[in-house]
This record gives sequence, C-alpha cells and structure tokens, in this order.
Amino acid sequence: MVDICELLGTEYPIIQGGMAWIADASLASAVSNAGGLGIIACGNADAEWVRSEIRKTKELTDKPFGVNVMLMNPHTDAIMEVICEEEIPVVTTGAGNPGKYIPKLKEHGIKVIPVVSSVALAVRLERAGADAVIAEGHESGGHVGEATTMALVPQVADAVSIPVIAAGGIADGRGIAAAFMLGAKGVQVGTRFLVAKECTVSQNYKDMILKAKDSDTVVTGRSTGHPVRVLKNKLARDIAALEKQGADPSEIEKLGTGALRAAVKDGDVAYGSVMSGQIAGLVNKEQTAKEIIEEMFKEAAAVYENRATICRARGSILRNG
Ligand code: TUI
Repeated sequence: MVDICELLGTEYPIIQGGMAWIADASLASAVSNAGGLGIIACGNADAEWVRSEIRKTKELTDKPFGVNVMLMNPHTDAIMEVICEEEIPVVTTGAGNPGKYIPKLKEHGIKVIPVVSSVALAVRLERAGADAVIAEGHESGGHVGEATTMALVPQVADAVSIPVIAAGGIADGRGIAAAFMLGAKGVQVGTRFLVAKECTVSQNYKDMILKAKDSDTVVTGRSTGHPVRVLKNKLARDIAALEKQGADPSEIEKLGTGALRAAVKDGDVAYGSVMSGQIAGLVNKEQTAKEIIEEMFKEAAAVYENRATICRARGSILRNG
C-alpha cells in the first residue's frame, strides 16, 4: 500500500479538517509549514474566493496543501475548475458523493480523498478511483454521519485497499495511536486546529471550545437531513425545541442559514452555529499549528513506547517463569 506521507507530500500523516468559514489561507499554510497537510475549506464560498485563498496560501508556504470541497455548495463545478487550473495536489470532499468529479481531477494529477461515513460509500469511491478515504465518525464537528469512529474505521479499513484516514474524536497522541490500532494510516484533526494561534476564527468561538466539557456538544438538524454537531447554545436549544415540536424542516434550515458565519466572523456564539467535535473537552490551550502537531506525535510515540516496554516486561516474565 502506498505510504500516506508520500501520497500527501507531508512529513506527518495528518490532515487538517476542512472547516467551513474557518480553514483559510492562514490556517492551511501554518499546518502545511508545520509538516501536516493544510486545507482550505470552500464551505459555501464561490470559486473566486477559493482562487484567492489558494493564491494567498501559495505565498505563505512552498509545502503541499489541499482544498476541501463541501459538495452541497452550489458553486462546486466552478470550484473544481479552479482547483484543476491552480494545480492543487490534494482535494478532500465532504457532505456528498464526489464520484462524478474524480475522472477530471485525476486527469490533472490531483489526489482525491473523500470523506465517507459508511463502508458502502468508501467501497464505491475506491472503485471510482479515490486515492484514500477519510472515515469520519459521529464524534466529529459539523455535518455528521451515524457511525462512530471506533466502529467505522476498522470496518472501512477491512473493506478497501486504499489508505484510510481516521477522523472524529482525535485531538491528542492517544487518539492518533488508537486510530492506527484500528487500521488507519493517517488522521484528520479539526477541533484542535480551531484553537491554533494561526486560526482566524473569532476569539469568542475559540474561548467556547477551550471552555467546553465532554457533554457540551449536541447534534441538531436531524429533521432537515443535514445533522450537524455544535456546541450547546441558545441557537442549538431553539432548534432542538422546534424539532421536538415537529416544526417544518425549512423553518429549521432558515435558522441555520448564516449562523456559522455569525459565530466564526462576528463572534456571535449565542445565536451563531458553533460547530465542534465531541473532543472539545480535551482541547484546552491555544498553540501554534507546529506545537500542536509536534506535541500530538510526541505523545503518540510515547504511547507506543509504553506498550513496547510492557510487552518486553511481559516477555521476560514469561521466559523467567
Ligand atoms: O462535510 C463535513 N462536515 C461539514 S460540512 C459543513 S458546512 C455545512 N453547513 C451547514 C449545514 C451543513 C453543512 C460543516 N461540516 N464532513 C464530512 C462528511 N461528509 N460527513 C459526512 C459526510 C457525508 C455524508 C453523506 C459524505 C458522503 C455522503 O454521501 C451521501 C451520498 O450521496 O451517498
């Protein structure tokens, strides 16, 4: 199987999550400069915004970086054109099936790494030519599937022969080590990079992540067909109450429109949508992207060393009787 760092062109097997409105040139270049794969997230932006962030990122790093395309974006066709023109090495996708775009991206030598939340889609996309898949569990922030990372990653790893990158609930070295134990060859990390010094999200948003506890996220919007994991706030409670009353899904959609932007850009963390993974409770300090990546992999290496020590000790016990 192809080495994931070779595939991504990175020093570390880590991809930054494609966080809509949040993952811009500043965060993407910082993650790439630190040896991971930085990602510009398109969210619902138009193709010219994407081109402009790509150009800025190229000014800020000479390392590879990727673009995440959220497939519900109405400008997806034009964004794919820009990605081909700008010769982006890696594309990740979310919230849909990117199958129809794969042939053209591959013609341009672009690696395609879709996010999947089921074995069935992973298998279909491997057949369609995907270079790897990101198996994203229910613990993730934003748009989520049903299967948890623990259940999804090994099942996807058994079903495909391309590399599997685990996502959802990973924010330290233990998470990396666990993901590799489940059969992943790399990890995608979102929530921890949200509080990176280079992340331009509003300080109110960062503070809410830093203060969050394990039980502070909730999934809203199930009735709309687009469930999203967010930190609990007034908006989340209003949506939950409306959904309980059986409100029209279009009414719920309306409440969500513009809400992510309000939290990210204006710092409205009461009525904005504060998307976050369940692991926010573990994220309690602002660091540079470089500090985050180095700390996480140092911790992961320590987990493996501990195991090796235990195995050696157990070996001596068995030998010595
Ligand atoms: O895409 C994400 N996470 C996101 S996108 C986003 S922007 C947004 N804003 C408001 C409402 C909705 C979205 C915020 N967070 N993660 C990747 C992901 N993809 N999770 C689940 C999926 C997924 C779901 C269905 C991938 C494929 C899929 O396929 C359906 C099909 O067509 O087979």
